Amino acid sequence: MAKTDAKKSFLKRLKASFSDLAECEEVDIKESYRLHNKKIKVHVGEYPFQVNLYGDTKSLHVYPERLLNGNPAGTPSGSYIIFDPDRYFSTITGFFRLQDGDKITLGSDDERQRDFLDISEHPSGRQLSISNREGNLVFKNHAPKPGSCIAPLLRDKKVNRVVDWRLAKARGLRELYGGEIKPLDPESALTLIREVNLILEQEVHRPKNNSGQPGGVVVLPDGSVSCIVADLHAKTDNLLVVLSQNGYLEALEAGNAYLIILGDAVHPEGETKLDEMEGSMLIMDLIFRLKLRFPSQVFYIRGNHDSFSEEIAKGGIPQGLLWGKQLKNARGEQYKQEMGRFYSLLPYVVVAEHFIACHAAPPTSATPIETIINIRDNPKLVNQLLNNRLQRPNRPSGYTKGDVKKFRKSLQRDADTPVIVGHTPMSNDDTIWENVDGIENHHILYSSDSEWVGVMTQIGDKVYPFRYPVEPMTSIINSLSD
Ligand SMILES: [Mn+2]
Repeated sequence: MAKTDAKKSFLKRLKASFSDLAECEEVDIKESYRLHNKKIKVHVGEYPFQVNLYGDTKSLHVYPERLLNGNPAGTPSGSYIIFDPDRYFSTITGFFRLQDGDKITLGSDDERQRDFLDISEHPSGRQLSISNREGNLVFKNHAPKPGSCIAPLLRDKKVNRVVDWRLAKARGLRELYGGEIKPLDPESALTLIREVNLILEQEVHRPKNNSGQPGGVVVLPDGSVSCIVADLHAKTDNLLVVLSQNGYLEALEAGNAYLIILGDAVHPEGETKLDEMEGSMLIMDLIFRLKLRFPSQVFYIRGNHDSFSEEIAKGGIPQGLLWGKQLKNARGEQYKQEMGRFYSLLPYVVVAEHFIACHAAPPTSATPIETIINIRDNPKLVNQLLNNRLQRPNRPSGYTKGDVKKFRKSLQRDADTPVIVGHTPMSNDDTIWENVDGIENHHILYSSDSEWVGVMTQIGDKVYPFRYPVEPMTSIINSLSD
């Protein structure tokens, strides 16, 4: 169908959905539709909308969520994302996703909405509800006259804006990686990891230990904004999805943000072949390129899988040993040794103004920051931070709510500072678990799910969770031309 025909039929359906209403006034829907106090159901999934709130002084955009290949993302009936167009394309910001059955009531009383949509200056009270019912949007105005207003965004540029914006980032990633995404040849790989280890020997934002080397803690400057991912487990596409979403890549390039990777980027999980180590090599190449490009902004925090230890095993597969063998076979003994050195140079904890994070768990006793900075002399502490899990009847040595509290106190953070860990997914169908075990502001992040990749990002003074659909980014980037 030609574009103009598609647009005509869309308008026809849109008009039909409005004229179903008995008392509906005659409106020119090409312009806009003023919502009075009745529900409007819109049977369309292919065009975005603008909604005007607060007497047309604030505009938000509602887009059908699309993957980079143009297909609908998420549930079979389609999902929508709602955002502030003045921020969404230019900075790290939040958005709301409406999946089938979801409803949002827009208004400045909600803290998340104030942080994501820039509406804190607007009067309190509900403005507009939007629900997704089997892919149809239902609008209900709550604002006083003149009421909220919706208008389809029909111009092609607007229709494809989100996908085009993300494709431009995919191109940026191709440029950053110098062309196709594929494992490096042994010589370039050795050069790269040596450069990275040189950076780590002098890594910034790491208070020095008693031997004068960068210590076990990354302390980010106040006012910094971070994007946090955890446990990628060789899911290269998940890392690339994150870098193609939100304003992360732009903010890294502008020097305004940090990317924190909470360990365990290697060794496949789940249904994938547990002994396949190619993906692990590739993802470390990509992380090393990022570190080289943004040496003072990208931080890799050590996980238990960042090791050649024979104790690292999954489903009877000795992944630590296999990883060492693979590196030696594919890239030589020197490369393997450099990877070991990379592991020994890594930090274990990151502390920022608005969050604390590490791979697995807080220590199970009050531990001053100096002790964590000098963690290399403390295998017991290493073991706790990398391997421990929440206390359970069959795991009495696990950590508790009290340990999370003590961790904040030792690191001199407020009592409500989020403590973020990876390592322990609470089910196999999600990527973020908030307030785990009823512990306020303690979150588990696991970024290697095959459908969604979870990220925690600071917006304003808070750290919020976001989920992005996983897409085959490697092949998408490799199919782009230079
Ligand atoms: Mn782990």
